[in-house]
Amino acid sequence: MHYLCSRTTITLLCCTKNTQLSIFNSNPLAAQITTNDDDPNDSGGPAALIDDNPSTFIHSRWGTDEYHDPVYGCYLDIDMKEEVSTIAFDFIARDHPNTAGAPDIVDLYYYDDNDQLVKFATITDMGSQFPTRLSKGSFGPVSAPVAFSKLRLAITHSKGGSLLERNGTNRYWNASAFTLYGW
Ligand SMILES: [Ca+2]
Repeated sequence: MHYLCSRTTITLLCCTKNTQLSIFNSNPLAAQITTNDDDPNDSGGPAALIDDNPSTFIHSRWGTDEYHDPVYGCYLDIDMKEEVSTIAFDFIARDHPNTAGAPDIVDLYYYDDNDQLVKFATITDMGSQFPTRLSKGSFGPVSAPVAFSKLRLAITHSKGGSLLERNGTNRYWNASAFTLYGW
């Protein structure tokens, strides 16, 4: 399924809560975002996604350090600290002429009451929204059948290819900014 909408559309669709989630208004709370795949030498980590600085970025391990989870690829776990049932989000591509690391396919999971992951959506063809450096892509809104407060955003494919295996082709993902909306 392919979701696309502008921020204006998101605002119109939000009847009760259209605010940017509060964790993204305060960089010290970046600890609420964690990842399984963060290059030790070439990544600003999750904090770089919400620092309002386009030159900083998150970058998964690459080259000889390349690693990808066979199910979740490279993921972001986000503790939103409040319950939502619908989310929308933006990514901004890294400030680099090579946009192969931009996200292309993302599986969305929520953590249920037993802390088990439940997949509720897949967003595809995201890569077309990142033609050049610092391109901004907007995705959603996407709804889950229940309210939840912990989200996993699993990037299973970047513009460069599948992130579900380590196959020596140096596939990776990166981004300079991420904004999450929920209601
Ligand atoms: Ca940044």
